[in-house]
Amino acid sequence: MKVYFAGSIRGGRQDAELYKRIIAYIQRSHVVLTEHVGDLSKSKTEGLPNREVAIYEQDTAWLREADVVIAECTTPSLGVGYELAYAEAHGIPAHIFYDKNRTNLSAMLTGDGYFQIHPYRDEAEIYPLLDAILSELDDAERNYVNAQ
Ligand code: 6K6
Repeated sequence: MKVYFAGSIRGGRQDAELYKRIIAYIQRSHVVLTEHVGDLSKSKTEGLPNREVAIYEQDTAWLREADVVIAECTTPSLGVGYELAYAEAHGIPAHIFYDKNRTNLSAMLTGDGYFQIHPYRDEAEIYPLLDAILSELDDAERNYVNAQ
């Protein structure tokens, strides 16, 4: 199963270490298409012509390929908001995590019943929720394959 992890880049990198830990946790059992979101080094493509178009084309292709979107939304990001709307438009399940002590999540997300929203107080709460989300999707995939 392929996971699209979304987290702020130009919206601010203050949670990049957290993204890296979440990505590493998911990678123990599943493929993460967007490992670079947790990469703290500067992008290798910085300054290349057509970079913006290449990023958009690659990320939207990965979104269409993904079985689920996991977004960490504590640091607000226009790109992550766009990716979540793209997931909804393409029927890709989308889960939103945010630290409720630090963020008042946009009503455009909390008011949209499509999204499964997981406010947390402590990072440790994220990991058992991820286990439950991923194993539920694995079960659904297994049942689908067995029914064919
Ligand atoms: C910088 C660091 C790592 O890679 C880069 C190059 N830039 C991007 N590369 C790949 N995906 C990107 C890049 N910039 C934004 N995105 C996508 O939008 C990611 O999938 C993030 O989830 C989201 C972040 O959007 P902004 O608006 O915070 O940049």
